[in-house]
Amino acid sequence: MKLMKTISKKGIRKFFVILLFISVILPNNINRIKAVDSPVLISPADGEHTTDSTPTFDWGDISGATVYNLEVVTDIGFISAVINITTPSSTFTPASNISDDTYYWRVRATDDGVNWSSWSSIWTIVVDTIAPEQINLISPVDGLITSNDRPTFSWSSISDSYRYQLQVIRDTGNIATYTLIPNSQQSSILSDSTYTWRVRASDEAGNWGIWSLNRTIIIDTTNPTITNVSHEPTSPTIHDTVTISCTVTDVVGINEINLVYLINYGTPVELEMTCVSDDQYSVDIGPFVIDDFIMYAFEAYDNASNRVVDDNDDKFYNFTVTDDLTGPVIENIVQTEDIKAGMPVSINCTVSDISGVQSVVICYRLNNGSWFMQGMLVLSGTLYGTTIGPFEAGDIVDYYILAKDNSTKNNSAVNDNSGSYYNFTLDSIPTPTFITPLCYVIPILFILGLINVGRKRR
Ligand SMILES: [Ca+2]
Ligand SMILES: [Ca+2]
Ligand SMILES: [Ca+2]
Repeated sequence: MKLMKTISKKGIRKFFVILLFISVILPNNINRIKAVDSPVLISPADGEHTTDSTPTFDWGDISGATVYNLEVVTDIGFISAVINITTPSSTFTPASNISDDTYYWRVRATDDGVNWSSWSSIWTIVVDTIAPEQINLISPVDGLITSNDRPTFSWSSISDSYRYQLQVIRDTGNIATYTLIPNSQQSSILSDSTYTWRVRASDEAGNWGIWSLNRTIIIDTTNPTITNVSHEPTSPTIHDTVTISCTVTDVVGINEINLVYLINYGTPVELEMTCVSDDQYSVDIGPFVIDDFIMYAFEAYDNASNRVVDDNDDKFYNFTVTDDLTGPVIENIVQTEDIKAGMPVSINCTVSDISGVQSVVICYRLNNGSWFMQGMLVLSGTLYGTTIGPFEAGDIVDYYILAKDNSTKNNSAVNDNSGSYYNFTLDSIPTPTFITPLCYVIPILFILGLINVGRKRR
């Protein structure tokens, strides 16, 4: 009986302990077991950059959850919340813009508004509504003319840039656009043309900055063209300065053209040629000595540094220097203006020759008779002169001038008025040398008569 009582007291105490456990401790544990799972974040994706100032936060529905708590902060410690809301929905969109910044966000859930799940993982989102600045271009320099058909375009990098866009716009309007990460880009091969190029940057959120200033680049891979090669005179003599000429054209213009010439296969001599008009270039060489063999060729650079050589297909352009082969030039033949019988006739002319003038002779004939020759003398410089005659009234005189140069060939020349000769005719009626008009003679005779009458009276 005592034992029964003892058991009974222990049982009652144990009963109350169990009752206490069930009523105080167990309910809490039962509630914790029942607490809902942590939400799984969906979007914006972790680390996403967005231009959207009212981004929608989305997380997975939790079974049994009735309320969610979203916290959005700018500090990883979650001390001051920018957004801290509870909502029965598993998404949330801010009603007003949140400013550009980097945000951390997390969500928890509850099924009864009292017991909360643990927080979800923490994701970040960057809200960025500011476009990058305008890009400064580095190279190529504006207006570059180049033979490099795969130029590298470069520009200064800027903060807040995630990718760049390079546009290369041909003058035909064709646009090649390259979107790329690095801040330089080698183009694909560009055909000969003029291009405009520009660059802009985008940040990671996708805001595109304004385009840079435009630059142009001219691609030219084509050599200059050399045509119309000539030298003047075509058969140069020892006295001649020889003018070498050619026409050189190029779409981007000529930077330099050189004449390269060799005398008798000797050392090449290079001379820069001068632009004399439009696409015409020339340079003077010589004079050379007799029998010199001159070979020449051209080397031209355009403004894109393309170089071409024209050596007449390896044969070279050439000429051989000869002695003086031409006679003197005889011109400006002048005779006495008022030719009279009995008076000598003066005849002048100018005579010149690159080798100097050896002799000048006038050949004349009277009334189609035999030719006479008479030397002419230097009056001054190239002016020569002499006198012929006197002739009689009615004479017809023809003449021409003959001259020889001082060259070893003693080249001669004649100026015979194209075969007609120069000529003059003296008046056939002699002009009286002294004519006393009748009006003077009569009074004189009258006066002489009076004197005689006077003498007779005395
Ligand atoms: Ca930005
Ligand atoms: Ca060219
Ligand atoms: Ca001559």
